[in-house]
Amino acid sequence: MTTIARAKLAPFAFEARQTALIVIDMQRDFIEPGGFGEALGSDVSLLSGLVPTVARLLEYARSAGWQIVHTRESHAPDLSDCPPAKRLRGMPNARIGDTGPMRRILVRGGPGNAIIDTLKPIENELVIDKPGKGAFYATRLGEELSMRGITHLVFAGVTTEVCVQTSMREADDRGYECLLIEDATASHIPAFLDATIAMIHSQGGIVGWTAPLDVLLEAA
Ligand code: C5J
Repeated sequence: MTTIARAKLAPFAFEARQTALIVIDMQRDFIEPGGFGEALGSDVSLLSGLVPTVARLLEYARSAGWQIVHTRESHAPDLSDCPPAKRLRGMPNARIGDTGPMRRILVRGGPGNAIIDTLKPIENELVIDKPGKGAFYATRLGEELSMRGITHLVFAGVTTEVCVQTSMREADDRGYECLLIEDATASHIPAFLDATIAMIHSQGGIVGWTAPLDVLLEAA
């Protein structure tokens, strides 16, 4: 059955069996006090307020039978997948691989790198560890989606202007139809959230569609 959501700038039509929800980087390091986000000087409460909306979206997507994908921004313990150009960004005493309050920052396997409990992946959901901002760069995501016949991607998570937007642009380049759920994504800088949505709407919807969660749910 085709579902049609009244998204901006045009209706977003999709089939559940060809749709995946991509939940970007809802990790303790970004959402909770003491993680990488806070180490960079950000107010993480702006991100934690998002959790109930992402949880509602996840619950709906699970019940509708979509493929669920969770990503984690994460690096190998030896940082062989973290180029200096990435590691040397940010605060000198809180770089990727340094020891923070939740052990090593953005290193795979540590407590800070885990997805927050409320949104924990369940059986048959994909968890993609990504060393970049985009979910497709240096990951198996493209192969996993294509194996499952997925053509439509619905995006949520953090942060809107970095990993979410980068992943959406990568997906658009690869031919996926992309919808960003406006209230299921957040930035430490609210103006960046608004700017990202405006960018997606520009030039006739340059990399896809956006809609609030209620618009998606009312179409279902
Ligand atoms: C950042 C992300 N902002 N998940 N990561 O470093 O957006």
